[in-house]
Amino acid sequence: MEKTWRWFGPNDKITLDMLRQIGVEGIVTSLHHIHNGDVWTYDEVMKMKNFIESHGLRWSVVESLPVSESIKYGGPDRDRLIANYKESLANLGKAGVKTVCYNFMPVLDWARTDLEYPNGDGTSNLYFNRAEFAYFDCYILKREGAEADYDEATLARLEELRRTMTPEGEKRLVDNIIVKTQGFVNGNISEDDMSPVDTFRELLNLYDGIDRDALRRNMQYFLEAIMPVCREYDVNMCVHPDDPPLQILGLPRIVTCDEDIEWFLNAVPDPHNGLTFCAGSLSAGAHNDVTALARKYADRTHFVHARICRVLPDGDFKESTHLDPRLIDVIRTFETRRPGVPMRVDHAPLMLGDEKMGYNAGYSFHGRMLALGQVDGIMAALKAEKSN
Ligand code: DNO
Repeated sequence: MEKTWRWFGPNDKITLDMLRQIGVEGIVTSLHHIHNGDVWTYDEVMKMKNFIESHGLRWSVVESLPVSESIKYGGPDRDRLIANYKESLANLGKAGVKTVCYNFMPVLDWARTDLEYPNGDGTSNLYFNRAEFAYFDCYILKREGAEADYDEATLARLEELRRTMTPEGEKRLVDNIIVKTQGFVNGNISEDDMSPVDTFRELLNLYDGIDRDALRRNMQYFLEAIMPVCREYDVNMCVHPDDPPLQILGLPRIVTCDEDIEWFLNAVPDPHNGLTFCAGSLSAGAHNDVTALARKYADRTHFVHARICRVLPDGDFKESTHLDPRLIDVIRTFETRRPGVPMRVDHAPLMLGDEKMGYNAGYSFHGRMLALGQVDGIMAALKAEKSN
């Protein structure tokens, strides 16, 4: 696989020169300065592409060209936004940037309750505590009927939390769930929002009456509209699975399991309609057999996220090591079936001073460098096996 790295643009503290030194071949980035829904002009795309190439690297993947909420819930301006999206895709295609990652998750892109959960060896990582998430839902968001979505064991832990929670603890949950993990990926809530919970509630209201079937129809509508442009310019779209792959906060989620993936691939059966195989997101659902999914969907995968989660008995989950045997199996599948497909690591530990650098959550430097080295080692071993 091609070794790529998610880089957040010229303001990223991790520079392209640093990335060349650690063996990165391709860059995964977005035009973060362009407002969600506006057109990416050919000139802006070329500016970024030339900047990356002037550092001896290539722009391998766009992550993300964000799909506006209105396209997801089917708002009155969706056709205008889809027309803009098509124009951006055409400009990317003309510039030769041909792999585009996006997601179709309503409101919340990815969810974690803890961004610095100690691993016990001085490093820390992301963590999802089901009871803390339920606390956010029931007592901070105060969503009507939220309790009904949680099992007995989680409700018991929730009650314990209710008795011990502090205002600082509540603030930390708001920050982690809807501010620090969202602003840099979809712009729905920014770090300087004074009342993020109110903003978040307004966003949730947009999905009143939108169930899984309605969201599926909207995804199909979007994909059918953009496919002609993708065919013309040979641009591969790859949807990111929902992270975690579960129904949360009363929102419909439609890229969570084998049946969901099969549905959207068959609904629009063009090879340009593909998947970002994020082994980490898929493995955060105990219902998913991530190694079997890799084998089943390798041919429609245009981009791989190499990381993996471990689900604990109480439904919490944490990031596992990049040397986890399941991830080795996934890497073997893609190295065999899709050797040139772009791959990046993420959600690696904070270590060796990363925690002081203010990196975007999940995007440390030393942690990701170690993870990339591990994945690189796995790929080298597989290649050596093959040539023996
Ligand atoms: C989180 C990321 C996601 C991903 C988007 C793609 O770390 O994997 O935010 O970039 O969902 O649209």
